[in-house]
Amino acid sequence: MYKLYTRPNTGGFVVEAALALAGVAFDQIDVPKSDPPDQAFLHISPLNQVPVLILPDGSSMTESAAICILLAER
Ligand SMILES: N[C@@H](CCC(=O)N[C@@H](CS)C(=O)NCC(=O)O)C(=O)O
Repeated sequence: MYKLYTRPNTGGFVVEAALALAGVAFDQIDVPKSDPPDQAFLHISPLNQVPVLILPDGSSMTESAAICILLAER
């Protein structure tokens, strides 16, 4: 199962749309923008940026363009 970390009204919608168009099942976690940043999320995204996609093998990707290319290839 894919897991998408995103925030409302951000570029994360691009990956959300790509997953939806591909018909891929995924869990979506909306990460609140907080100050100070959420420490647990910083372990996943050191720049505190979304989107982050966790792949079924547990690895992660943080660049939306790269994520879209990977999903298209798959
Ligand atoms: N290169 C990244 C850029 C990601 C990015 O800039 N994300 C913004 C939202 S669209 C963000 O999380 N900004 C919060 C911050 O930088 O603190 C990508 O395209 O995936």
